Amino acid sequence: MEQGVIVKGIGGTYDVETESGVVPCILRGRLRLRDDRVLVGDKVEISREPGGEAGVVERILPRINELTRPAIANVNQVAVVFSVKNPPPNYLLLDRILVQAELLDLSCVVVFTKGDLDPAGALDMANKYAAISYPTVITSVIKSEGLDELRELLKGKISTLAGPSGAGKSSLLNALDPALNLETGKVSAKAQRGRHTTRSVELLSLGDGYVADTPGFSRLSMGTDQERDLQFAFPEFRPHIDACQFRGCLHRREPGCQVKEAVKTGEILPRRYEHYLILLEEAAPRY
Ligand SMILES: Nc1nc2c(ncn2[C@@H]2O[C@H](COP(=O)(O)OP(=O)(O)OP(=O)(O)O)[C@@H](O)[C@H]2O)c(=O)[nH]1
Ligand SMILES: [Zn+2]
Repeated sequence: MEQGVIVKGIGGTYDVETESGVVPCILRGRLRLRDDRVLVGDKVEISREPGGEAGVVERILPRINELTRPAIANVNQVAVVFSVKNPPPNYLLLDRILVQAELLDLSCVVVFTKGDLDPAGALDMANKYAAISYPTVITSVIKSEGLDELRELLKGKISTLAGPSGAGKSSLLNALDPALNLETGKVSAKAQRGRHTTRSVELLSLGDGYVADTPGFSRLSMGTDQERDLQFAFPEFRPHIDACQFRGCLHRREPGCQVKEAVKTGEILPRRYEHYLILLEEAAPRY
């Protein structure tokens, strides 16, 4: 039995990438009856006639996880992509995406694109996120910088790209692999098309890994049951949480709060703490 990964699914046909290329497949009958959908990212076993072009998905292998927005199985990490300039990064959105990924137990890497537009600024931004423990890369497709580093981070994994339109995601993917030949630059034209057609999720094959360039993460707001978990979605808070005077401290106005203390000493970036408070407010239960 051949194994592969579902990279695309449209109208009952699934493209399965195998060692011998992409094989269009239909589902074995009993899979069609299952409640849980087959997802892009699923590792599957397929059968096909000797020499056959098309195949049949026989079995879905166990998933390590499944995301709903975007709907992808077996995601290893989220690559958060923001440009250094044009447009400048919206840090609240950046931190919001990191938090959503942390709450889903996904690893994150942070990519600052268009590094050529402000090399010093880029370094400053990257250092701040690297200090939090995130693998961080500065890229420039114009100067061909950071591409090998990023390839290394994406290698052998299924990554979803998350970041605002215009951050340069398509340009970056093309630079990583020109064969992808993605449309770039015409921001307004692309935005318009986006409004009229719902783009289906697709995994792009990159080296021996996959990336999905899909909207989703940035749209999420906090769930009202996440108030208590939120603090753990800030990795730099974790060493301080247990040292707070009160068990159950949410690091707002509580006395003896060691998270706030770490903000004062500069161990925690004030901006990150402000974003924590904003997201905490969103996550507060409403009665
Ligand atoms: N100076 C500079 N400009 C870049 C770089 N990468 C992309 N750009 C420019 O940024 C603009 C947006 O790039 P795209 O790749 O289309 O952005 P995108 O994130 O894919 O946008 P959406 O597909 O709308 O999400 C284009 O005008 C690119 O030429 C870079 O490394 N340096
Ligand atoms: Zn505290």
